[in-house]
Amino acid sequence: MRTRAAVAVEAGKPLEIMEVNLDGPKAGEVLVEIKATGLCHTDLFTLSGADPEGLFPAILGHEGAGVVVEVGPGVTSLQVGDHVIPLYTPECRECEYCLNPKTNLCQSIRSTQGQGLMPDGTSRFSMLDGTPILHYMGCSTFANHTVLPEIALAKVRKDAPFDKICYIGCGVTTGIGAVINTAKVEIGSTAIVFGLGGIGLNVLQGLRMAGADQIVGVDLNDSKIEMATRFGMTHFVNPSKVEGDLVAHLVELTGGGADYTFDATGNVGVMRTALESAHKGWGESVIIGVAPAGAEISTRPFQLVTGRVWRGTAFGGARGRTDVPQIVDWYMDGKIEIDPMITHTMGLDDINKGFDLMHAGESIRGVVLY
Ligand code: NAD
Ligand code: AHE
Ligand code: ZN
Repeated sequence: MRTRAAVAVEAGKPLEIMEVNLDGPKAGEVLVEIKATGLCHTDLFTLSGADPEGLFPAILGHEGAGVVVEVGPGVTSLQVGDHVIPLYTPECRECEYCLNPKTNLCQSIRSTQGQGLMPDGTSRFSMLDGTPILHYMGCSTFANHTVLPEIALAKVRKDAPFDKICYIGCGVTTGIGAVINTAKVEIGSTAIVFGLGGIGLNVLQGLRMAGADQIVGVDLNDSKIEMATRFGMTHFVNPSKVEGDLVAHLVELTGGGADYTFDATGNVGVMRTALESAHKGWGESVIIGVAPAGAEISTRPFQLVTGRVWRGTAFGGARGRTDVPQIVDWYMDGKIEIDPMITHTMGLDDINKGFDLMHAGESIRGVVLY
């Protein structure tokens, strides 16, 4: 079949909207009509060329929601008409990783996924002249139709609106999951969140759900204050307005350092500040942000010797087929909010404008509606 897609033809160039060929689903695969997709900073990061795994030409996008159109041979858990959210962290429920409760990082198709291919080592997308186009994070939601492995789809309730629940495909789950699954924040905790964008705001609402007492938000952009306050931030710090040492300022503000800190910027300098503003003896710092090729984190080992813990999280530690339907329920039951964070919607033709807004810090989440 043919479908419309925004193709990343080359690093650093705007996406090009075009008709592409899409082969049908092979064994264990599913054809999905994408109804809506969010724009995550990770898509922009990969498009910039900073992602060591970034390959071109590719169809980016990993925060979608849609409807099953066709299932390939052997697919048993999904049928035509099911509503689904694509999962860049699949859940096969059989691999060594899925069988270990300590991780959500299913590895059953990770190597082909990282090469932009389906598990059989081929791509379903091509240009009209036959040039192959690669998949991205196993999802490629910047196409109106896409093919995914069955294990990379969460089946969700049919009354949930696509234009909102697409955000659960990455940002919502990552932010809330970092608090609930990875840090396991306790009631009454103190916390600092660095970066109050599409991920950081969801860390805030996760902290509010977990019952944290003091929730400090840190961002260079003062325009984030209003939304962050709405999602639970109790104190705001703009590092560019702090005189003297930022770590010392945050340690003083939190009465000795925070119980939990979260980096949602992708800046390795910020990651160090986050670690060092965690409380001596027990503070834990969670890296969510994705840093460019070649970037490295550093701190004095003494920071860890004296009891701080540095950890990271992918997809908020969520097991997608199990946890994502539940997060959709939380949204439908009013336990979490999504709508105010979707500040801009657009058609596929305007997707580059959506990234311009993100780059300028003017949007929280842009969502493409097909
Ligand atoms: P975003 O652009 O919406 O938000 C980033 C925020 O960080 C902005 O508000 C910006 O003003 C702020 N910021 C930038 N530099 C800063 C600095 N030095 N100090 C303080 N604040 C600063 O991006 P997003 O979609 O929220 O994504 C955030 C990060 O999380 C990205 O690196 C993204 O790739 C990553 N991410 C990781 C996962 C995961 O599973 N680990 C999932 C999704 C996104
Ligand atoms: N490919 C990059 C790293 C990109 C990365 O860390 N991706 C996160 C999800 S970001 C979603 O917005 C992730 O889940 N990583 C785990 C994985 O297996 O990819 C690099 O540096 O090579
Ligand atoms: Zn993302």
